[in-house]
Order: sequence, then structure tokens, then C-alpha cells
Amino acid sequence: MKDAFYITTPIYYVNDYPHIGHAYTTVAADVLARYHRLCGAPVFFLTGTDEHGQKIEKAAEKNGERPIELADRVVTRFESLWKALDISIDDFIRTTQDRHKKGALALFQKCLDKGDIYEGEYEGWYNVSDEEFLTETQVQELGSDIEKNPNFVRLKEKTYFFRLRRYQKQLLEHIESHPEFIAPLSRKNEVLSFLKQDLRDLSISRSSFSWGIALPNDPSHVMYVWFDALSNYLSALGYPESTDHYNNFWPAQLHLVGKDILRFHAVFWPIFLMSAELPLPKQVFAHGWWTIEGEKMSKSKGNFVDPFEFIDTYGSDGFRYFLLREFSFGQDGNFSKESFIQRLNSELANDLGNLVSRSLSMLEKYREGKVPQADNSIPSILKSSVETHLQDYQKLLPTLHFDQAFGEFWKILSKANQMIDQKQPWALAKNPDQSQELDRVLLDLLEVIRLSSVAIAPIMPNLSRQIREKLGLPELAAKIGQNQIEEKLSWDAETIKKGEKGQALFTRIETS
Ligand code: ME8
Repeated sequence: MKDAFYITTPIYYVNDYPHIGHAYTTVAADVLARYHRLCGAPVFFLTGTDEHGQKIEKAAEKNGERPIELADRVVTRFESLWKALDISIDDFIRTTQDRHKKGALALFQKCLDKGDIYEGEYEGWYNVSDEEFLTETQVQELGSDIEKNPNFVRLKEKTYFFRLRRYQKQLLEHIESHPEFIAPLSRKNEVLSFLKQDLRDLSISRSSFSWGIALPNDPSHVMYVWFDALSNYLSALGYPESTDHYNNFWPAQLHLVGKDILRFHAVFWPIFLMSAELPLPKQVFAHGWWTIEGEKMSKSKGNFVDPFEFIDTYGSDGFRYFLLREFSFGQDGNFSKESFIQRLNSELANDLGNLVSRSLSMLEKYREGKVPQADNSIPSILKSSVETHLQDYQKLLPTLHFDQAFGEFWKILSKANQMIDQKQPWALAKNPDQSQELDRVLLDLLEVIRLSSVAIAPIMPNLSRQIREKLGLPELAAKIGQNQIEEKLSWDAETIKKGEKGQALFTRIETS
């Protein structure tokens, strides 16, 4: 039996509508969830919303609504975006749900019982939009700007602190003995250098506002929003109950996060878990950030990419593909409409779409849409190079090298397109003596098209389904214990029933 695969995205704040950054992490998680399901693994894919804290309270106040009304309204935008983007989540957690509060409180209680939380007084600066306490270095760097920025508030209040320092050494040892725990490497090094400094204890409760989970030991305080939020990864499994979900899926295989929230996941979260004596997730992977047309995405610039707009105009598959193909996961990259259109036109409309339509129209023209009988005396032209690329694809995709994995598969498509140009099936068709050679070319093309339907299934599930329909093959099924990817991603693994050109797979986007 394959190892269970529990994958999470961050839970998103409900003070804002979803944008490309939210779509990015969630699509990446979806591709992995779909891939692992096709590998036969039991998968649990979780996303959700982070609904407590000062930022949400303030945003609601500004709109003249109660925080829960704001959350109820915005959460539907996230839910409909995931639907529109074909995100195959297994669960959606909201931190205002009772099941979550129960889990968060249980975790907090564990840390209290352990003696890791103590009462004190916090005096310092707080960044409301990041829901984060500023470090001494940050305060020094900001200088007098700090007082001019409404996002920063000076706090002096009674608070409960978490003894982070107690676990500093244990966490460093864990990171060193589990090289895969934080990825990519550059991010791991950032965390290591942070951990090599003196780790201040963390203020873990707030008493100046009330939108949060009241502490079990002192209801005049609410839980710090990051303690609350991080515990979603456990509460969604039914923690603290020993449910089947909990037993099957904890520890998580992978927390996918953006680079800005790595420290919460790779320092605070493991420390809370160590305190509660729970196993740590296997990996935290931090991806990079998108700029938009070369500029930082920001509210003041009003340059947020609204995923709905792109999905409505160009479809979900194309948007998903672009997000993961444009640059390496882990690096920063740029979103430009021009490169979006160019990539979709060249890789989806030309390389893939044209290959499918050219090949199937030749099959209809020369063989009435019937799959030729293979003549074993004529060897396949593409098989051996295709097999090498397929192996690479299967190594690269589960290790989050999405751009390279699809790049590798696209080499197969360009070899198939080149083969058409070289073999000139239209010329072969004129000579009855070359009929078997034509069959061979057509069979190779059909097989590459079939392999495409398997390789793109995790990232472009709709295009995959359409290709399989054209070939008379059933949709790829993801069943626990049945390794569909490995089984079907080898040469001649399925019997193609037909080749029907039908509608174009992906239409070229006209630009003016
Ligand atoms: O941080 N490019 O929620 P959030 C790529 N509630 N990713 C981007 C981005 C960009 N330009 N801008 C933002 C939170 N992101 C917390 C998480 S988890 C227990 C709690 C990413 O709604 C960012 O890196 O602010 C982060 O992963 C997510 O979008 C924003 O989440």
C-alpha cells in the first residue's frame, strides 16, 4: 500500500477576495493531490479560511458588518473559485467552525499542561496586516516610518507567552537530521539563520480585541491568530479525537506555503507540535511570489490578477497550466498577459492541440478513423525516446519540479510533431507500398496522444478527459491501491478504441 498523502494549503484570510497568489498554491496542491491519487495513494487534500484576528475584525468594522458576516460572504468566493479551478479538495476548514475551535483549544491546553505558556506583559510593535509582532531588527530598520504606517500599532498589554526558546535546539537538530523538512534549500537556509539567533518567546494571546478563540485558562484573552490558524491542520483531521482520519493522515506529508509565511510553518508550528508531543509534518515547501507585469502586486496599485477573469475567458485548464509552467516552483516570477497568451497559443493550441487535430484528421482521412493493426516488423519511431522522457516526468512531478516535468513531456510532443514533418504521411498515403509505414506513423501519433491524456491529467483534467473521449477511452480513475499513472504511462499500455477528431482541443487565442 502506498503511503498516505496529506497535503495542505495555507488557510486564507477572509478580509480580501482571492487572487493569483491563492490560486497558485492551491493549484499546485491540487496537481500533487491528483497525481498521488493516480499513484494509488490515499490522499487527503485540505484548504480553508482563516477567519479570526484583528485584521478581519477591522475589515468587518470598516464595512459595517460583523466579522462572521464578512467571513460568510468572502468564504463563498473562495469556494466558488476552487470549483471554477477544478480543485479536488477533500475538506474545507473554517477557523470559526466548532470542530476547529475544539482542536485549537485542545492543542493550546496541551502546551499549557506542558508548562510552555506563561503570563507576562508585551510591549512593542505589532503589524496588523501580517498579524505579526515586529522584531527589534525590523523596528530599527523601519525607524520613524513605523509611526506613520497605520498597519503598525504599539501594544502594551498583558499577554501569554510561549516558551519558544525551550525548543530551539531540538528544532535545529530536527532540521539538520531531516534534510527534506524545509524546501527549497535557499528557504531552509533562511530558517536556519533565523534559528541560530536568540529566539524570543512569542506572545500568544491578545486582550485588546475579542474576535478569536477565548483561551481555556483566561477567557479575557483570545488566542493569537497564528496559533489558532496553524492548528487547522490538526483540527481538520478530528484532533484531539483519535479518528481514522487522524490516524491515517497525521503527520502531513506536505504543507505548501508562500515564502512570506514560511517562518510560521517551519519554526512556530513545529515548536507547538513538539510541545504537544505530536509528530512533525514531513515537509514544508515555500514557493515564490508573482509580480504582475513586472510590478509588485498591491492594493494601492490595484493590479491584482483576478483568477475568475482568466478562467471565464480562457478556461481553467489553461490558467492552471500557465501558473505551474511559467517558472520554477520555489522561485519568484512574473505574470504578464502577453506571456500567458503566448504560452497557451504555442504550447496548448500549437504543440498539443494541433498535434491532436492533425493526427486525428489524418487517421480519419486515410483510415476512416479506425486504429490500424500494428505490424511488429516495423519498429516504433518514437518509443525509446518517449520512454526516457516519461521516466523523467515521473521523477520531476512528485518532487515539485512542475515546470520541468511538463517541459519534459512537451519534448515528446515536439518529437511527434517533427516526425509528421519528416515522414510526411500525406506522401506515404499516395503510395500503397508504404501503407504499413503510414500505419506505423499513425499508431505512434495515437500513442503519444494517449500518453498526453495521462500525463496532463493532474494539471489539465478537462483536456485530459476530452482527449480520452476522442480515443474512446474511459476517464482516468483514481483508486486507492491502483497505480494508474505508472500503469498507463508506459508505451502501448491501453488499447485505443478509435480516433475521432471532433472539436478542437484548445483554440488559439487571437490578440487583437
Ligand atoms: O497568510 N504570489 O493568509 P493569506 C504568490 N491566513 N503567492 C502570493 C502572493 C503573490 N504575489 N501574494 C500572496 C495567510 N501570496 C494566513 C495563512 S496558514 C495556517 C495561515 C500567497 O490570505 C502568500 O504567500 O494572506 C500566502 O501563502 C497566501 O498567498 C496568502 O494567504
